[in-house]
Amino acid sequence: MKKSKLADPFEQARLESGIGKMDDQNDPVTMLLRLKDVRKTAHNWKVFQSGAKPGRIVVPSEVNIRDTRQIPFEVDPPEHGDYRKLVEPWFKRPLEADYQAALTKQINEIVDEALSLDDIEVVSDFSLRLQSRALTLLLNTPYSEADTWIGWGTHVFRSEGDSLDGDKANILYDYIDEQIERASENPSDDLYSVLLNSELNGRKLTKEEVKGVMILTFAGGRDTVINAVTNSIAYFAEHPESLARLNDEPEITGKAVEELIRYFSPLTHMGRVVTEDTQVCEHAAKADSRVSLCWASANRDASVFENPNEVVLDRKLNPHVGFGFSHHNCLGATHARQIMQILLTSLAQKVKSIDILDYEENIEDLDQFKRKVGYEKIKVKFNPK
Ligand code: HEM
Ligand code: EMZ
Repeated sequence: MKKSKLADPFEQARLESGIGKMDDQNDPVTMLLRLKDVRKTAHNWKVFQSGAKPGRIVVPSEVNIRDTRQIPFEVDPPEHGDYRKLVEPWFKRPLEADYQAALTKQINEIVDEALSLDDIEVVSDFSLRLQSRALTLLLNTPYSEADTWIGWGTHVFRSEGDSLDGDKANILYDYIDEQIERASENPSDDLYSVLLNSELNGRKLTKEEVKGVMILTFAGGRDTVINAVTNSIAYFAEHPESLARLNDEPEITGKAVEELIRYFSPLTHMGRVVTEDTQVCEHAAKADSRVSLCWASANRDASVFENPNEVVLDRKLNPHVGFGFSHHNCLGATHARQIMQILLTSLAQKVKSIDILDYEENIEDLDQFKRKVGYEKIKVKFNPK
C-alpha cells in the first residue's frame, strides 16, 4: 500500500446504515456518513445547533477546557449572519495581489530551504512553520510572532499523549488576552485592533467576543493546514508524475487543490447538538444528544464521486464538503486555498522528486473507525530540478 494513501474507514457503515456511533467522554456522537445527509443536517440549524455550550460541538468535546464561545463557529442564525458579515471582508484579503505576493515569497523560501537540506521532518520543520508564518499575513501581525506560535506545536489544545490539554490551552488564552490589551492600548492595523474597533448592531464588540474570534482563528486553521500541507508532500513523493503534470498544465492547479482537500479531508467531522427529538438517516436522535457531520466520509461517497478513493487531479465535478457546507462553511478557506495553490505551484516549479525516508502516521481513534488524518512525523529528502 502506498505510504501517502488515506484509506476510507467509513465505507461499509456508510453503505449499510449511513451512520456510525462513537463515545466521547460519555457524551456519545452519532456520525452522519452520507453526503446528502451531511448537507441536509448542516443546513438545518434549528434542529442541529452549533451554539450549544462552548466546546460541545467539537469532537473530542472541549467543554472542560474552555468557556469562551468561538465566533462565528458556535453561534446560530440569525446572530451568526451578523458576525459573519463583520469578519468576512477581512478573511477575503488573501484574494489581494499583495497578500499573494507575500505568501509566495514565504512559501518559496521554505521550499528552497527544504531543497538545500539532506533531509527534513515535514510536520514540524516545514508545515508548522509554513502555517504559522502564513498566519501572520492573515492576522496582519509582525512576522516575528510566528516564532512564538511555532513553539506551541501542531495543535493548540492537544499535546502528545493528551487529546485535551488544558494547560496548553491556557498558553493560547493568555497570549490572546495580552494581544487584545496591547491592541486596545495601542491600536494598529492588525486583526485584533480591527475587531476591537468594529461595530455590531450599533455597539462595539466586547473583548470576550474578540477573544472568541481570535481563538477560532488560531485553533481552526492550525492542524487542518498542517495536515493538508504534510499530506500533499507525501502524495507528491509517491506521485512525481502529478508534480510534472502541474508544471506542464498549471491551469489545473485550482482543481488539484480542491481534489486534494476532498481526498485528505483535514477536518474529519464536526458536531451539532440536537434541539428536539428527531431522526437522522432513519435513526432516532434524542433532544440534547450530539450528531456529527462527517466531512471525511461524505467526501468518499461513491453515489456522488466517481472513483472516490483515487486522487483525480483535474476532477471535473467536485462538490466536496472538506471546507464544510452551508452558513458555517470555512471562513479560512480563501487563505487555505491560497496556501495550497502557491505551495503546489512552488513544488511543481522547483522539485524534481521527494523521497520518503521515515514516517509515523497520525491515526484518529473514532471507536468503531480508525482514520489516518496525516502524520505525526515524516522525514523526507527533497531533490531539486
Ligand atoms: C469552519 C475545514 C482552514 C477558520 C470550518 C468548517 C470546516 C473547516 C469543515 C465547518 C465547520 C462546521 O460546519 O461546524 C477547514 C480545513 C482547512 C481550514 C479543511 C484547511 C485546509 C482554516 C483556516 C482558518 C479557518 C486557515 C482561519 C485561520 C474557520 C472558521 C470557521 C471554519 C472561522 C467557522 C465559520 C463559521 O462558523 O461561520 N473549517 N478549515 N479554517 N474554519 Fe476552517
Ligand atoms: C475549533 C475547531 C474549528 C476547535 C472549524 O473547526 O477546530 C478545532 O481544531 C479546535 O480544537 O476549538 O476551533
